Amino acid sequence: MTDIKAALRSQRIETPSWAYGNSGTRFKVFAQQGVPRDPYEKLADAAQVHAYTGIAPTVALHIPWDKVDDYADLARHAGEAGVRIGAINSNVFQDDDYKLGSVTHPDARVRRKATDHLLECVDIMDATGSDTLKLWFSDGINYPGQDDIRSRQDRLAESLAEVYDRLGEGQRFLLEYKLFEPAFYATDVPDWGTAYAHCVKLGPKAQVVVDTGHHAPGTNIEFIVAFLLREGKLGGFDFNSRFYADDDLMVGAADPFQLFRIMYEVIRGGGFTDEVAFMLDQCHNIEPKIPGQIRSVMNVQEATAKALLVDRDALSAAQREGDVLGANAVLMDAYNTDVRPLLAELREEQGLAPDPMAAYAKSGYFEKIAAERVGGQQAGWGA
Ligand code: LRH
Ligand code: MN
Ligand code: MN
Repeated sequence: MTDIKAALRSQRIETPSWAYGNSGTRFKVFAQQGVPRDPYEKLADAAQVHAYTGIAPTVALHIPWDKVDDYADLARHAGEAGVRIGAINSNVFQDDDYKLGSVTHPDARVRRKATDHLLECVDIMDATGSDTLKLWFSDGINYPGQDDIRSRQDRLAESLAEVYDRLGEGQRFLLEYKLFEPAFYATDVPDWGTAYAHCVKLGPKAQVVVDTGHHAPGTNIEFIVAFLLREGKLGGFDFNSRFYADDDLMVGAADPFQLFRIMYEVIRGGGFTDEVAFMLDQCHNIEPKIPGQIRSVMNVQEATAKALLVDRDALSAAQREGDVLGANAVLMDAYNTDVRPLLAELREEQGLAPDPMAAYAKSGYFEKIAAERVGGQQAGWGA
């Protein structure tokens, strides 16, 4: 139990700045009270999540959603609030120029513009001290014949190589894949295999990020995790949960068992380290933002605690003996354990309230921001 507690104390989960702004669907963005008016206020809200969970010390930025004049000043502000800047997320999907793609666009001018944005994101990493660039491309085509699938791969490789060469010492990029949306026929980075192949060619500073909402229904995500870890190519996660497609719901809400299976493979594969970034990528359309993030952090923590509880010796003994039911029972015993008392105890040992949701609700922070902030920002989509 001491080992499990030590592991849980070392856990770090990154929250996304865009989870604190107003968001919605393509049909309606619902405005909420107290929503941040600028990136500084988003960091202040993220610091609340860290204050009550103790394990969310970094915040991912999305550029230009979090554009400011002085990034070093933003990083200083984060430090004063008690958090740090995490991954810098690029955005080459919200400009009229990107209708037919960004780095894979048939027009060299648009490709140049997109790559320049990615390079600018590395400048922002330098200014904020961030060591991770996250690349997601909405690039793809809607109709057969619309563009040449293979040439688009060549253009993608060219841009990635330029960004890779710009990375400094201790910096890396994570390439995110997504099966479909917004492109519906052929996406240029649709799956982990495509992302992996580009990353292998580039070198050790390029790794794959697994967004749990970006697969075909029924995909065995923990297999992908096990495989990428074995190859040293798992750079991180964008955690969220889904019932249908890229729903961006709270992580662990739709399928806590899947989250447990993923965390088990992470631990089994030696990925429970700072080398793998555990990030949330969620969009709280109808639930309050800060509690939504606290709940998600707690859900990841619970899945992790259960995965740490797996009796690995008993499991491998059962596996060696070909004891199918025994092996499965070892895993299920851990999953069916109620770890909430253990986590409450752990928090109290660290001087935190045992129930972060209740402690935040009682803190008065929401009432304060609701009174102070008028005209909160939209998270990004459709902005
Ligand atoms: C794309 C994605 C990617 C973006 C984020 C806002 O669906 O998962 O990570 O940066 O959403
Ligand atoms: Mn994502
Ligand atoms: Mn997504």
